[in-house]
Formats: sequence, structure tokens, C-alpha cells
Amino acid sequence: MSKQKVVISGAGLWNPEHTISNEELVDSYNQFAELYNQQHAAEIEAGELEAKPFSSAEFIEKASGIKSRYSYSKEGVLDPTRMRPQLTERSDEELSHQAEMALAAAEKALTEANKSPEEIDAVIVSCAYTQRSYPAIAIEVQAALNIKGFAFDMLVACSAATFALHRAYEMVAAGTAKAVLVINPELTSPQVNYKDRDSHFIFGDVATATIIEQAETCQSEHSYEILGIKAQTQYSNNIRSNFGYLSHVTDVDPYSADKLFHQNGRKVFKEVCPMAAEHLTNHVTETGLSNEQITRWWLHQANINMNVLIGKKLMGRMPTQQEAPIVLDEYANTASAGSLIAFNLHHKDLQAGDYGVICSFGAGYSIGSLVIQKR
Ligand code: CO8
Repeated sequence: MSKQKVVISGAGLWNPEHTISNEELVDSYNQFAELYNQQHAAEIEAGELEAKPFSSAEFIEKASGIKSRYSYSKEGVLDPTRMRPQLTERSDEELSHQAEMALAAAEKALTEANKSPEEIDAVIVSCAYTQRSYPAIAIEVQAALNIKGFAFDMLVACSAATFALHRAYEMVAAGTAKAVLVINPELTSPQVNYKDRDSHFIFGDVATATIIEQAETCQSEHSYEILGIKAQTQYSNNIRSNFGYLSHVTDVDPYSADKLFHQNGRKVFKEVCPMAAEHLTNHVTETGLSNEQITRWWLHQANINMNVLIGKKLMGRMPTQQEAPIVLDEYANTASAGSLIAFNLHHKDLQAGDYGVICSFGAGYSIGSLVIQKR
């Protein structure tokens, strides 16, 4: 089997219509905290319960770089008596919420790649959570787009997007698929604990999609040859959610705080930054390049200070916005989609021959990267 040249030929980005600023989020959280502290004044006074501390928009921006986030549903999140999004349950006959997000991003990627659904022969939906286990969201999207071939879902938390692009690359390189549609419908807000000051600000909702295909069929204005892929994982409990189907039989509260996103952010920061910088340098070197030859780093978007630190380790100096674009001020952390949002918004100015790197890092821990070259 001869190895095919593989390219990224199209990228799509879809945002929900609603945004939530730090100020709006902090205002509702602080109302909730005040209400909680009033309602539990006696227990707090007796030392049986801890008072809820107040959140601050200044802290959030300084600690994370996040100013705002997109939200699939806004009202419920900002209701201090609810503190979670409000969605309507759809019938089995309707398009599911996550498939709708996925479809919107997929259509944009197909347009950018100048491809029709008939030319796609595999669909991967890959993200931090799928709203159900089966039938796969990917198969629902495949049906909605009338794509032949096969489709499947995969979950790899922060690295869901890059690891899915790796699988697509391998299929196209091996010739088992000619063109693959990879979609990341990151509906994170239902898993956020909006009652937790330490993490209520971190996530936003978004969907990204990417077309991977053989170089010889590519008809896109902007395409990138994939020169190499690299992944690594290392088990860590520092970012965790225990939500899952076992709650039905373990007789515990399926929605308690440990069933939602929680983390030890400081430890993650300290442990993941050096891992990511070393991984990236090794990957670039293994591809026969040096970090100085990379025109653009599309890095995971969890925290601006992490990206600055990793950028400094890679370049020996502070990276510019052009070299390592930051999008989390507008989008917040979008689980696996962050590096691809950065790619979507900041790739068309690259010149033929320029090198770039897409990289995710986070929960698992997991790190995934692709070294690419503009054609
Ligand atoms: N307002 C005011 N003060 C606050 C707030 C707040 N909102 N939150 C915390 N504080 C306080 C703390 O309690 C602490 O007070 P004290 O010093 O009295 O104990 C003080 O501020 C400092 O707190 P931290 O040390 O926690 O602050 P940091 O500077 O470390 O910033 C961050 C916290 C921003 C969380 C930072 O540690 C960080 O970003 N770390 C990296 C985390 C990371 O990358 N995580 C990966 C995320 S996971 C992922 O990307 C995908 C997972 C799957 C998707 C999940 C979807 C739901």
C-alpha cells in the first residue's frame, strides 16, 4: 500500500449566538453566593459549612486571559437560583443539539475545502463529551449530510480534536479513506459547575470542523500538507469528571460536584507546560525542522499565561499574537477546539512553504500535535 500525501483542505468554525462576559457571569455567581450564605447563615456561623467566597472579573482576566465566552444557552446560567444552562429535550426524530452544532461547522469546512458531501467517506465526531452514547452523533451528522461510508464518535477531552485529526491522517495516508470530515462540537457548558468560583469562568461552547484528504484530490485555495503527527498521554487525576452511566447503579447523586468538571489548576499549569514545550520541540525536530522555522503555533487555549510560558520555552522570547495567536479572550477554554479556533481565524495569511504547528494539551494528561506546511 503506497503512502498518500495528506492535506488539511478546509476548516470551519461555528459559534453559538449568545455570549457571556466575565462581568455578567461574576454578577450572577455573586448573587448565588450571597443567597447561599444567607440561607446557610446558621451553619456557617457554627462552622459546619464554609461560606461561598465571591468571584471577581479582574481575577478571571488576570489569571486566565478570558474576557468572555460563547454559550449555547444563556438564561439558565445567569439565573442565581438555577446556575446551569436550560435546554429543551428534543425528540428522537429531531436533530440533536450536538449534531446541530456539528453540522453548522461541518458545512463551513466543506465550503472552505470546496468539497461536496458525496466526496467524503468517513466522519469522526470527537470532543470532550457526547450528549449520548449511541447512536453516534457522527452517524447522525453523516445521515444529515447524506455521506456514504462510515462514522464514529471518540472522546479524548482536551486532545479530542488533534487525536481525531491523527486518525483521519492515518486513514487517508493508508488509502482506506480518500477524504475525512472531523468535527468537534464542544458543548461544554452542561458540565461546568457554575456554583464553583474556581472553575465557573473557564469554559465556552463552540464547534470546529476540518477536512483531511489526499493531496491529489484537493481543490482548496488554502491547504496544508501534514508533515507529521505526534501524541502522548500520561495518567493524571488533576483534571477530572466522574459523570457517567454508573451513577444509575451506584446510588449516588449523579450531579454532585465531582460529577462535573473539576481540577487542580495550579498543578495542571506546572506539570503540563514543560511537557507540552518538550513534546513540541521533539516533534518539530523529528520532522527535520527547528522551532525558529515555525511561522505559526496554533496552541491549545486554556490559559493565556500557559501559552506565553510555552511560547517562551519554544522561542526563547515572548511570542507575538501573530506567531502564537490567542483566541481564549473571546472564546474561553473550549476543550479540544481551542487550537482549531486559532487555526480557523489565523491561517489564511501564511505563504506557500510556511510551516505551522497545531497542538492540544490538557486533561488525561494528553498532548497531540500536527506539523503542517502551507502549499
Ligand atoms: N475570583 C476571585 N478569586 C478566585 C477565583 C475567582 N473566580 N477563583 C479562584 N480564586 C482565588 C483562589 O481561591 C486563590 O485564593 P487563595 O490564594 O486565597 O487560596 C487565588 O484566587 C489564586 O487561585 P489559583 O492559585 O487557583 O489561581 P491561578 O493563578 O492558578 O489561576 C486557573 C487559576 C486560571 C484555573 C489556572 O490555574 C489555570 O488555568 N491552570 C491551567 C488549567 C488548565 O489548563 N486546565 C485544563 C482545563 S481542562 C481542558 O482544557 C479540557 C477538559 C475537558 C473539558 C471540560 C468541559 C467542561
